[in-house]
Amino acid sequence: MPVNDQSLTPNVLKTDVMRHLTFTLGKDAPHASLYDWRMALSYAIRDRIMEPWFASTRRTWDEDRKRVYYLSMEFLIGRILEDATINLGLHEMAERTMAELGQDFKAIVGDEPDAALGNGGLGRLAACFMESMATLGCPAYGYGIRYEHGLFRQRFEGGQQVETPEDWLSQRNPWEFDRPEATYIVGFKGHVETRDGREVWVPAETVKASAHDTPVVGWQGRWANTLRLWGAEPTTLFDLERFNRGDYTAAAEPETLARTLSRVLYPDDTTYQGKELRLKQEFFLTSAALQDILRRFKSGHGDLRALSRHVAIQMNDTHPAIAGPELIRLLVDEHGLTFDEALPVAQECLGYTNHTLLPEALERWATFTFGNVLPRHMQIVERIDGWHRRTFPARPHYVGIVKHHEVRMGELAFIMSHKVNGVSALHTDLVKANLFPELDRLHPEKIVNQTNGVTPRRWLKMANPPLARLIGETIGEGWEDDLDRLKGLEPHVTDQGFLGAFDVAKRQNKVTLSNWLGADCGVKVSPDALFDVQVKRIHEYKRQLLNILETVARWQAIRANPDAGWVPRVKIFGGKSAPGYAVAKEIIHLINDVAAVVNADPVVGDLLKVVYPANYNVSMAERLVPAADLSEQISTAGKEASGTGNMKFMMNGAPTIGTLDGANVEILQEVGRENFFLFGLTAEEVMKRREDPDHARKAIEASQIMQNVLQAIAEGQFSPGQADRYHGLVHRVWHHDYFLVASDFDAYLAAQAEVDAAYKDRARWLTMAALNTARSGFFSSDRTIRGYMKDIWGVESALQD
Ligand code: GPQ
Repeated sequence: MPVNDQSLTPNVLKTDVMRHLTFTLGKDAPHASLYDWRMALSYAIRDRIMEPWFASTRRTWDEDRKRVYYLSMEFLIGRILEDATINLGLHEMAERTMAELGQDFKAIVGDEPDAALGNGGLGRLAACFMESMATLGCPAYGYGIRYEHGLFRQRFEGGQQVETPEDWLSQRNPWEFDRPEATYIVGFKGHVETRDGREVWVPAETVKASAHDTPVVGWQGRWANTLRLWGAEPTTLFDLERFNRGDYTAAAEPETLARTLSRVLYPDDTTYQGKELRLKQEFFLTSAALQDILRRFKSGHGDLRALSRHVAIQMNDTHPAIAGPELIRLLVDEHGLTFDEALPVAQECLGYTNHTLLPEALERWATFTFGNVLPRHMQIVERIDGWHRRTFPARPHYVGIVKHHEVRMGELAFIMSHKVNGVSALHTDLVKANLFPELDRLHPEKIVNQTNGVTPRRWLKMANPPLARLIGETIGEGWEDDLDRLKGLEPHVTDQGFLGAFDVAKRQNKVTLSNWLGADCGVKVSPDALFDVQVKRIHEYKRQLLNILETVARWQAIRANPDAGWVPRVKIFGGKSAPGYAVAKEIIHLINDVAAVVNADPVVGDLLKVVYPANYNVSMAERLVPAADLSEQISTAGKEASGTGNMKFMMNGAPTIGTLDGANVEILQEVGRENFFLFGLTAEEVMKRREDPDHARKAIEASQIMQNVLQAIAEGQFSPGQADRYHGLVHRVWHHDYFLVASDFDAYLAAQAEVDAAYKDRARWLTMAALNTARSGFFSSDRTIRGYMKDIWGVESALQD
């Protein structure tokens, strides 16, 4: 397979672009818009993916390779064009070609809408995994839902979040191929009949799942896999009888019903709502995927009892956990296996990744809802639960799958999988100790750790050209798919020339970001200030509140003593709140209110600015991460399963200020204590502290600074027109501080003071920053995927022989 497609010369690319502009877009160059040029270039680049894509598929068939199927309700992909161009080794050529055509390559790639089919970390992880599986030559399919509307767009009105629908498919999507031949019927509701001693499900509703394929090409175009997204369509177009009677709305009902299924992504991050539509979406994805997997298997093999030799199915959290019972149903009801044959087959195929310990995120369906939507699966779940209780005698506190009129999807996923994994070392320990202690005792080898990672192609090579260039000049090429080579930078961190160049690269990114922030948010910030960045979903456990309280403390301290030699800071926030999450929305409002007051204060001037660009998404992350000096990872210990933003910042040379939570623990281990601003209670201390019902009051009373901050907010200093706006929020900190903002406040302040001191010492700071990059190799998602392939999937790379 071609590493770099030799047949593609600049002239050929130019001809391809012009051909697509003319014949695919039907546009004459003088009249072509930015959109037209983007489409023409996208098609020309897409053409170059076909050969590796076909070749990969062919080899997988010919060599009868085991395939990985990654089932996920979310794939937070972002833009595709530039990423594909880089992986194909065509970036420079595309830039030059478009320039010769009088077009700005940057503007073209910036015109692409984000594919925002995810909420946050879980969805972005799935996207990084797809890219790494392609890079590693791991034969794989991603299965998801082709949401018509991805994650909502965020605006601020009077500092408050307002959501509007996202509309990525309103323009043509050049990356997908419709596969009308790959359609499956998915049923819901109805009843179960016994015919000839066998159970038969008679659904009352059916929809058609139809496939839309997007190729995912790996580094250097050596391999390409498929992301297959299901769109829902009606099984009957419309009710002609009703239509003829003139009842047009009722006539369109089957169509409306079906399309609702793939209409919109649920905008909740780590909380679930227990809504019937969500259960239907989960089953829709899972059933279509499993039918597709079995069809592909049957076309090459006969005996379904050998399924796990050819198929590994990974469940991205419990969202597709209905895969256990659905696979058993298909094997038993449709393919004639017995339950006792089907159960181990399913278990050997399935793996389950847990992404959270938060109780509000653990899916539990009321047996009423579950049994109503999936009556046959309810029977199968009871049977699995019964089998497990008989086979593995548990201690009395064991809850099991079905209890108190609920179906517990975590327990179901655990029992139906041969491996269960957490996403960081600490998180995996907590999964064993706190989430599934009894199941872990009964199945001691089942839980394994696979610490998350991120793809360095998108998050370093593409997002940070100045640093990527410096890395190449310093240690040579080849680090992109062998990230441990970044260690080769370490000997250079004592070299003033290298540190100077590192500084120049970072400053270049900061200038670019300053310009964008000025244009986009109307806030002028100096690139000489320390860029302190917290970007992620807004959630109490992630403690943006702690950050904004520290910002207020800093503002007060600067006002009290403006000439104390302050290090100028820009506090950058980014992130969305779930639309129904009232406290998170108050925190957003507070951040914007504080920003308005601080940014207008002539006393602080450039010493402190607060910016919160609206609508944080993958593309915005690609701007912010390379320009960050400081990475805020300040969740309450024990709550963030891993974090992946933390890894992106580290790679891009931003030291972390953070707690001992999630993968921060491993970042600290890799980078060393002296290159990490550690603070706060440990997970163990957090649990102890909560036992004291007065923990917050005691912490606040011991901290004059914290009292002043809360006082200023409670008085309405940031909400002049409405003094009591934050009474609820302040009351919460005093009396219901579950996430221990008060208890960690002083330690956070002290760590921030250390940051200031370190930043003043330029040589020290640059050394820290460079060491963060040099020691980030472990956090490549290539390392993570190798771990899954070896420990969970039993799949070999097709690129090694
Ligand atoms: N995560 Cl359960 C999500 O983004 N959404 C979810 O629904 C759940 C977890 C995150 C988790 O909070 C982060 O700590 C992880 O880094 C990320 O998943 C990927 O594992």
